[in-house]
Amino acid sequence: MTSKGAGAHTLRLILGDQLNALHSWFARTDPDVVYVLMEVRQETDYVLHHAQKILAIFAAMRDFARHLRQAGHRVRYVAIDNPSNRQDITQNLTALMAHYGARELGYQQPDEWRVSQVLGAWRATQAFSVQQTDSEHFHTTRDEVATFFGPRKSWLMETFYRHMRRRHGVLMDASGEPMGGRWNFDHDNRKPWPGTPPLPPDVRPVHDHRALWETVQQAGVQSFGNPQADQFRWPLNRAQALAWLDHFIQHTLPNFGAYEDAMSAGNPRLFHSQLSFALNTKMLHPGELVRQAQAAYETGHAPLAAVEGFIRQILGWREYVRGVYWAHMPGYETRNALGHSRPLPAWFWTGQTRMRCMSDAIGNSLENAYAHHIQRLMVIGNFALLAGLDPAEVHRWYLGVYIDAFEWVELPNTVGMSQFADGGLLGTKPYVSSASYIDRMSDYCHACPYDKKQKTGERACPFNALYWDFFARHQSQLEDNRRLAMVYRRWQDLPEEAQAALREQAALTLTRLEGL
Ligand code: FAD
Ligand code: DLZ
Ligand code: SF4
Repeated sequence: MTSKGAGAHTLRLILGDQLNALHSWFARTDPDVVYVLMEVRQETDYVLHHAQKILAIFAAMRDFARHLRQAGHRVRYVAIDNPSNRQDITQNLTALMAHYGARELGYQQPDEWRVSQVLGAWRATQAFSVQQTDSEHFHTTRDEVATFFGPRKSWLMETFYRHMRRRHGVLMDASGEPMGGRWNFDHDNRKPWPGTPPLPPDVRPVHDHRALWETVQQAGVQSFGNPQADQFRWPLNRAQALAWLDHFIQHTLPNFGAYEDAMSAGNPRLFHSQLSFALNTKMLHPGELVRQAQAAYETGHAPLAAVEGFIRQILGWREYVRGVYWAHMPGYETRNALGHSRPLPAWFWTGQTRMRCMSDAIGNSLENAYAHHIQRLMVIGNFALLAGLDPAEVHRWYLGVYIDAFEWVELPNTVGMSQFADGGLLGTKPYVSSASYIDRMSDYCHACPYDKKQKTGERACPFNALYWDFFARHQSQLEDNRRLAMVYRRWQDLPEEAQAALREQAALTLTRLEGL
């Protein structure tokens, strides 16, 4: 293949979540290949995004383009304020194919159904050759989870996870048994955090992205949340991501398991890795995290419960939810098995509610584009489900707010795991609780204006009555679920007046959602 001056035989598209320096595309340079990255309104505007998410994607894409150029590759970077930017992926591609006189277009399999459809439809109308290649990131193919479960009604993550452990030889002993004799060490985990051990320092470098933020704003991109443009800390390239991974393995992983489900006001990170942005943009390969975590156990640096708990998230949950997504798209985004339709209260966009757990978890999300798993599931998601908020609106909020939110991972977690809107495909029972769980796992309740113990009255914690009302409201759909037998027994054991008082309190709470 010969070079034709400014022309090129092949263009290769790199999407904003495909910043994978290890991809085989980049193994050699070719003057006839131009790599194309584009900042487009089509991708900034499909949902209202947190400012940090837009900044992080753009800054990381720009860094990746620099890295490719330094390695000798030809790169065409279409910035958001470029006058010839058509703000649309396929329109830009069509124009660039003509500009370079290119005869072949390559793209990596997109992770999002929407983008996959757009590129697939465009591909079918083009005269030149269009090649889709693997993104070389995941341990499984798109349809592997569906093939694994086949016609089974229940898709238990645990079954899939064990299969993955065996298949990849992760934490398995020489006789083919799980190390430590158990697959799951959750009983050793799930402790509240009493303030010790001390939290690891945040050593991520601070970036100043005021100029880029100015450009984004001038281009008219709408957003919400704190941009933190002058003290931005998300890893923006592979070197920074590797350094942060190393810091996590050294200083944080040993305590990851024990405090995995803990919550503490004003401490958004606790012992979580904050590696999801680097992973989901493919700066890191999940296998690197799994290998380093296993090595930390084998060298005696971290206990098995912590390492197994961490690996379960990566090799288990992350691959599993992706498979659920591809098995059920399109249509999964509109699932609403419980018929919930209330709009999100306005304080989802400000954090200004008196409920301390909610204001801390939503406040973190708006401030840092991050909240850890239990805040997402057992505080914000728990409240949304109890209050009967519209799952499609909840989904759009989660997709917009989190730095790591890409639909293939966000949607099954939100619509399935958190809102039970898929009717129980992903979760075997709804993840809901009253104040007692939140109080056990956090330091929120003692300083909350609401009383965690009261179920009715002005100061009663809203979670308490809403919890019982949720089960009463959905009794016909949920009472046959064996995992809920105890809940329904407790509900039926309550005197009629107590049931009526709880339902009345819940009804009042639901009329006052905005003022909670
Ligand atoms: P850690 O707690 O350190 O976990 C390590 C890694 O495990 C994470 O980086 C992530 O890659 C993986 N992981 C952990 N839990 C899950 C899970 N349930 N599904 C998939 N991967 C998991 N994760 C996203 O990456 N993007 C999302 O948009 C997203 N939306 C969520 C929405 C809801 C309602 C819920 C309940 C969970 C969601 N999660 C999502 C899963 C999880 O909360 C985040 O992966 C995690 O909080 C990211 O922070 P971390 O890197 O510090 O994770
Ligand atoms: C999230 C995001 C944003 C905000 N902007 C862009 C962009 O301008 N250009 C781009 O290529 N990708 C962006 N992304 C990430 C995409 O939404 C992501 O690549 C697709 O959803 C495919 O998973
Ligand atoms: Fe949240 Fe209720 Fe506890 Fe207040 S009392 S922090 S609202 S669970």
